[in-house]
Amino acid sequence: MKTNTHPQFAVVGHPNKGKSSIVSTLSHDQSIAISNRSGTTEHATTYTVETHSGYYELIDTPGFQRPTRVLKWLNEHCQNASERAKTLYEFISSPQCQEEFRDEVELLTPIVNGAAILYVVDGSRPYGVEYESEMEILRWTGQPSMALINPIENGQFVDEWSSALAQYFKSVRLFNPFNADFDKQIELLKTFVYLNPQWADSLNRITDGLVNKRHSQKSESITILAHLLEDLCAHQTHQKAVTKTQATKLKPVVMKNYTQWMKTREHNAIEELLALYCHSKTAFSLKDLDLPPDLFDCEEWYAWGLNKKQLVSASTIAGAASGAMLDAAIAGSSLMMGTIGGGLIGATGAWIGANSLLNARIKGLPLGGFQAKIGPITNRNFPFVVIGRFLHLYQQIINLNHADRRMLTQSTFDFQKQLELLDTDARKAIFNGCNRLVKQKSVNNLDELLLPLFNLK
Ligand SMILES: Nc1nc2c(ncn2[C@@H]2O[C@H](COP(=O)(O)OP(=O)(O)OP(=O)(O)O)[C@@H](O)[C@H]2O)c(=O)[nH]1
Ligand SMILES: [Mg+2]
Repeated sequence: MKTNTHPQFAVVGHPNKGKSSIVSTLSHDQSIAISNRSGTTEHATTYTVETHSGYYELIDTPGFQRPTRVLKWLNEHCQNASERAKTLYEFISSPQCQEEFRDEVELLTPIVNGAAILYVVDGSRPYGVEYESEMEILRWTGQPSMALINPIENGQFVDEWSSALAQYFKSVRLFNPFNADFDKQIELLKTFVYLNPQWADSLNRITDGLVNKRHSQKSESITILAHLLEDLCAHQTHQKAVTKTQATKLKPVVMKNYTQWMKTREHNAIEELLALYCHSKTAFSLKDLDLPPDLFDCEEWYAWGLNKKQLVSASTIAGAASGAMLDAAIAGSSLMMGTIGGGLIGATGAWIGANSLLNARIKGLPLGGFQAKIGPITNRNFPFVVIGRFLHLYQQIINLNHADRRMLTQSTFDFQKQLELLDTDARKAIFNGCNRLVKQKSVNNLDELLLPLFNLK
């Protein structure tokens, strides 16, 4: 019997029993082909599960196609049990077998070369004698093995399967690749430790590594939300016009730009979250963000972002001073001042009256006017809407197995109830933080405030 230096598991069984689904879920890899078409996996493919503290490999394989004939071939080429390993090696090396029993050669090769066996069956279908040749062939390999009962539709035949499998495998476990959450996945990995004592240390380190990775994914998720909150609460869109009527007419365009920006920003945050959990291929749809109706504002504006007073005093100084002094006078609040501002304003005269300012022009450009402005949102509920929407998808994503390729949607989600699960201090801290955000004040420990929400189950 050969043993690989690093833990390696070949996932084998009948076609269409969820082998690829199990590999996909355990390796967090959603690129693995899964379908209800029997024979989807045609070649043995190795997937590496990496952590900072080591790695193990899962080998997805095609299902047994002609196990009875393969067993017959093996029996015909073997005198006694001591020759079985040698006969199996002859089987996988024989060009004739490679042609005639392509799937069996594919699936047995990694096992003969040192991988342990994970034998997958469907607990919603009855046990049958046709599986016995497969299990017998696997026993011939002498490799450590475990049976996994996947209750694809239900668990109706799990007991029946358990008593049959116990005769061939030391360990029999129930594992549903569509439902097993992260803790169940870790639990399964911990049982692999008993399959081969030589792999115990690495597997223990790998499980610790996976748990640590899960913790950092959570921290990164919180940071994604914190940045999203800050951005959405601070965002504003504006468009300058010369007259108030013109500015008011711009309202629909500005509103559209604003809404689009907010939508894209939220969408990007969810994409970031999906990528963090290796779910980049998962489709999702977001409901429209309900924005408060009172967001539009039409306000006066002045050149270079200065207010009326600053502009007047800047112009006053400019009348008697150089561009350099002008920059100093307004503390460099506009880059343009140094380049075109100084000379031009100076040239227009020492003082531009405050009331005539809006009509004053430099080289045909107005010095002021009105602007259509949307945002930032001051509604105190808004940050909670953002948190609730994000958290709802977060909870779906962390519980979505990689074998499960469904689309994520926003259904009704009672965020209020989630908030009530927090202790008073945590809730208060979130309220205060959100209050500061809508008042355009910074919140230093936003990640820390949000953490308790991410610890909810
Ligand atoms: N609902 C549900 N469906 C499952 C489960 N496991 C597998 N399936 C479905 O069963 C079908 C076969 O799954 P695969 O993972 O492709 O099976 P396989 O054993 O790799 O199949 P082959 O590569 O063809 O041998 C797919 O349609 C899966 O969606 C499960 O636990 N629950
Ligand atoms: Mg497959």
